[in-house]
Amino acid sequence: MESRTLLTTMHWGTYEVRTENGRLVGVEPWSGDRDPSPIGQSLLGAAQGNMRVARPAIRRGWLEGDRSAVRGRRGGEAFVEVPWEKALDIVAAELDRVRTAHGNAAIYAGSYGWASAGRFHHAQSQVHRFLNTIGGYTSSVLSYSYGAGEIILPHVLGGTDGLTGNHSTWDGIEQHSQLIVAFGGLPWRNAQIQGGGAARHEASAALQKAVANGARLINVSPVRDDAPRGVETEWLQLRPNSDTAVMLALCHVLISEGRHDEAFLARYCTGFEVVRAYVMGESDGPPKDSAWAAALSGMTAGKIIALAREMATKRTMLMVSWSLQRADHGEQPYWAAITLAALLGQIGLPGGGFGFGYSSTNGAGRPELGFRWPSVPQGRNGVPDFIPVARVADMLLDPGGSFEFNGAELSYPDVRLVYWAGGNPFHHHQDLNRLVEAWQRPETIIVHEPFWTATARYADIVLPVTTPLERNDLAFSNRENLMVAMKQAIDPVEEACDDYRIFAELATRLGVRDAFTEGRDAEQWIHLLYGQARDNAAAAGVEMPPFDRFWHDGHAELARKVTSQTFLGSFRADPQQHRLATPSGRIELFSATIDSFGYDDCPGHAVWREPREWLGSGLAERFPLHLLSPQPADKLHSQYDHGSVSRAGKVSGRAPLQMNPADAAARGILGGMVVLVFNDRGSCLAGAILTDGVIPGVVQLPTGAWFDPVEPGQSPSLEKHGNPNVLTADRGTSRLAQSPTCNSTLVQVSRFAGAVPPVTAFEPPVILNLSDVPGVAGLS
Ligand SMILES: Nc1nc2c(c(=O)[nH]1)N[C@H]1C(S)=C(S)[C@@H](COP(=O)(O)OP(=O)(O)OC[C@H]3O[C@@H](n4cnc5c(=O)[nH]c(N)nc54)[C@H](O)[C@@H]3O)O[C@H]1N2
Ligand SMILES: Nc1nc2c(c(=O)[nH]1)N[C@H]1C(S)=C(S)[C@@H](COP(=O)(O)OP(=O)(O)OC[C@H]3O[C@@H](n4cnc5c(=O)[nH]c(N)nc54)[C@H](O)[C@@H]3O)O[C@H]1N2
Ligand SMILES: [Mo]
Repeated sequence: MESRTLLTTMHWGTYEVRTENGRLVGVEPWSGDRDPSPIGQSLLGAAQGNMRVARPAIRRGWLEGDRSAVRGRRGGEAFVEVPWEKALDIVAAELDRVRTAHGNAAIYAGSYGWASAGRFHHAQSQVHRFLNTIGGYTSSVLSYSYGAGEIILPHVLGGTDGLTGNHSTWDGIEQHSQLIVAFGGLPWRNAQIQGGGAARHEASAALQKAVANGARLINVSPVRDDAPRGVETEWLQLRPNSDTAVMLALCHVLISEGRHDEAFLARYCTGFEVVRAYVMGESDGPPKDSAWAAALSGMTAGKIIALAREMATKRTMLMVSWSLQRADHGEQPYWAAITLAALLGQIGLPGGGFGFGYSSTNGAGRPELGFRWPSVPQGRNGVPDFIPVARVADMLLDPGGSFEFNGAELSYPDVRLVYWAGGNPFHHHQDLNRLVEAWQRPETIIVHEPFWTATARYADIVLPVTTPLERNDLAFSNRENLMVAMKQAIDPVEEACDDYRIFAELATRLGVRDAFTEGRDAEQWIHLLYGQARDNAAAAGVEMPPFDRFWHDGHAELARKVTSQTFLGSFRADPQQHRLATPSGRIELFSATIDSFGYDDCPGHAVWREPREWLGSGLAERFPLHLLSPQPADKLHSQYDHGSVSRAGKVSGRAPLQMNPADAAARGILGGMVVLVFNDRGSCLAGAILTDGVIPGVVQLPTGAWFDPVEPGQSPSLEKHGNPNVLTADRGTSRLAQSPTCNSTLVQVSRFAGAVPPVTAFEPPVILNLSDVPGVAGLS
């Protein structure tokens, strides 16, 4: 019996995987990880299980010539398996037809998604590079993670540092913070993940040290469990989406008690006078005082006043999760948090100031690399058209329609073909019933997937791809010291093929093979990328072993040059020398640029704007529960939802819905029951968990359950597995950032009457042979 053990890296951790006779039989956390994630266990069984796409498959109707995708057909039909050569011919011919007839802008390949770890076999880089060699594609900008943050921060701070990187490192927080106030909490579950690969899980340990050194840690959230593991945390409850009001009231207390730092504001900020007038009620609406915020947030005025005073007298670190800006007017809690931190005057001091996304992933708070990892070069996109990523359904439903975005007036291209590799829009997008509608519009949808996810099921052409276990790759993560030689552990499952090879074959058919491959196979690209990484590292004074030694050893550790930093520390030390990249060179509490856009939903300074949907709106009479849809603890997004770890977390086979016992009792709901969650946009089933860890009026349903409508292809249709995105609204945060607002959703929950339909998401769709389909059999 042949048995092998290899090291490999996933977004949720580094593991030793053991195979016997080509089967994966063991997954052990890497020995260097003191707090490993259990998610890796899901690979067992699921990586090689029945949900793999075995062979290229084409929707029957499409194969029979239906290019208009009559409503209801895409997503609801059988697939026909087609030999690889034929499938590649068909895809190449279809790309060529669309670009010739309609131009390359008619191809949408934003292809948003996390795919898998690994530098070379990164699906998005591959699809973008390939399409650029044939003239380009309509692309997307921003992320579902922090799109509103990505737009507001450059206006206020001159870039996205403090959100996407360059956070103050944990050491300073451990040693100097006396008070850590975490809006949206610091949920341990999210820090399992690091994009590009996780190795050492350390966020909880860092917070433990800070608290051991005397810091008080406050989780400001509707949910108690938004806390690190094993760390004494105080829970300060508030209504969802009311954080901005609380932050403005904290500012009000500081200003009215003369506790704000005038010198800091004068030297490092612009626009304090405008903000002051607003907060004090001199310019727009009532004073934003503690009583005002108490009415909006449910937090008492006394607590707000006490918190402001404590903040002013202690070294205070404000942490704000990424989730807060995934809500209506999601720009505002970030701008308000920066404003509050500026009033406190501790920005740029160790243990003080602010940062976005600590514990949203494992990486925030870790030192920067000091150099850049190379990635697969994507070439030049010949198509200028783009959309903010979460406007995808708007684009498909309204070709030619115009929209505003960050001061510009843009229009949606007329998309005929959608190409997706490495993402799951039927996981990540909001208002999935609307997406099902939008998805009927293009003429052709092509998807690369290892598994029969909903996005694969809603495609016309599905090409089966390998997982990282089936190919060689490199794990280089920006926040880890570990580099892993991700060696192929098992043979490709069935006829799965690497994304790279698929694109190389398509490039051959379209006459651009050399442009795409540059004459290299995957192994040669991996060598090249490693060599570039080694050069970049050497230029920064960091040594990497030669490739052969690295590959032989299976991993290597980097000795970093930078080990500690304080965000905006150098700006504080010398604001002339280290001007920010804002128009004023300072922190813009008032932005003349944003003000000039004239957006009532995002004016020139941080404001309270009532969300369109929250417990304070009229709609709450019909839908009285605020739904939060956070990241799932037992998986990354929808990945390995069919794996053992995720399945163990289901309640009656559905995603778990946490609700307060008082809300449950009022509806006759008991723990473990299958419940119906609904609003005007859609409905789903979920399994009830009763807990006083969520405040009354709030329910929490994590994302990740594979979309599983009772009537596939139809909309609206009851979703029976607990996918919260059938309930969320598909609206932009504001005209500024146009980013997702899933955390502004109202629902009602009831007992589910009637026979509970079985979950079928983990059964592959109906697959036919070519010979079963008369008329197209000649293809074989
Ligand atoms: N309601 C609500 N919705 C949300 C969020 C929320 O908080 N609430 N969060 C949002 C956020 S922050 C994000 S980032 C998104 C995440 O959304 P996605 O990133 O789209 O979700 P994933 O499930 O990670 O999808 C990755 C897909 O790539 C496939 N894949 C893996 N490896 C490969 C490969 O090598 N090649 C190819 N071709 N495919 C591969 C996987 O099987 C999987 O189907 O969801 C967003 N949606
Ligand atoms: N296990 C696991 N970890 C992950 C991921 C995963 O899929 N699984 N995904 C990764 C990705 S791509 C991302 S972008 C990050 C996302 O990181 P975040 O956006 O920070 O995470 P969420 O889980 O969406 O939200 C964190 C908490 O915010 C709270 N919250 C929501 N709305 C409000 C509000 O209005 N006010 C307050 N005070 N609190 C609120 C919710 O209770 C929720 O539990 O997570 C990463 N980590
Ligand atoms: Mo994300």
